[in-house]
Amino acid sequence: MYTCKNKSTKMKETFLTKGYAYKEQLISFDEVKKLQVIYNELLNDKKRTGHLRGDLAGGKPKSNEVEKITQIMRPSLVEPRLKEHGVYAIAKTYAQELLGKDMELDFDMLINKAEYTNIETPWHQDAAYWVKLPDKRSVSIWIALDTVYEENGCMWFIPKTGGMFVEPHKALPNGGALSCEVDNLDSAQCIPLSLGGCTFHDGFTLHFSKGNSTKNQRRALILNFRPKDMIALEREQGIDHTGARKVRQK
Ligand SMILES: O=C(O)CCC(=O)C(=O)O
Repeated sequence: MYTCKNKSTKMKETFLTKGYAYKEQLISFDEVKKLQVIYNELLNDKKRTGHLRGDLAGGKPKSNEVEKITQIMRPSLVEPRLKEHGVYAIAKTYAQELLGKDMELDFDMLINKAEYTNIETPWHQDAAYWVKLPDKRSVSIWIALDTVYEENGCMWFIPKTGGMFVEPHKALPNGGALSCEVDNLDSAQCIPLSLGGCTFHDGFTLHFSKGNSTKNQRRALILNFRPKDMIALEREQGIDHTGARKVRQK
């Protein structure tokens, strides 16, 4: 059903040099609609997802409060229908095309910015969350399940200029997102997308999103791929991406 012919010479070059790239349409609107149904069920089911979810804005909302930036790690552990959806297979073909045939899914996650919550996801590099691995290849495929633009929290990236290093990060005191200082904000690029489009970024690329100041939620499904051997190495160290958010790499 899906093909990835001719799609990627330019995209791959961009990803490898800048650390990020994007694709206007990864999956069709119909395929997005199917994911949206499952996604909303998971968001509304705190019983099933409680042990996997948290608020990137920090803190634990009281029962009458909304989560601002809901993150559900490894949602496919509690919802097998996700992996049956074709998006996991198509994303893997892109990951393998970008970084090699040994790329496998390490983890999936949902990040939802609720309407009118207006909390940014601060600048960070994903590698700060991860343990140090000898093979540093990775790609996160961030799939828009709503049309995304500045005001509801589309992704922003800073093109990489150096190698694979991690800036000093700090964790919000209340278990929220990690963040770091950024000094070259002038080069930041914002990537608006239609639903079904996606961005690709590696673990060392600085990225951020503004808060959602609109009347609708902003849903993203993120699939992270890395070499099979590195996933095994992580699991040996007890890392399965369901644990606490903390700085693991300085
Ligand atoms: O969805 C967001 O606001 C942030 C996503 C992010 O940081 C990531 O996918 O690594």
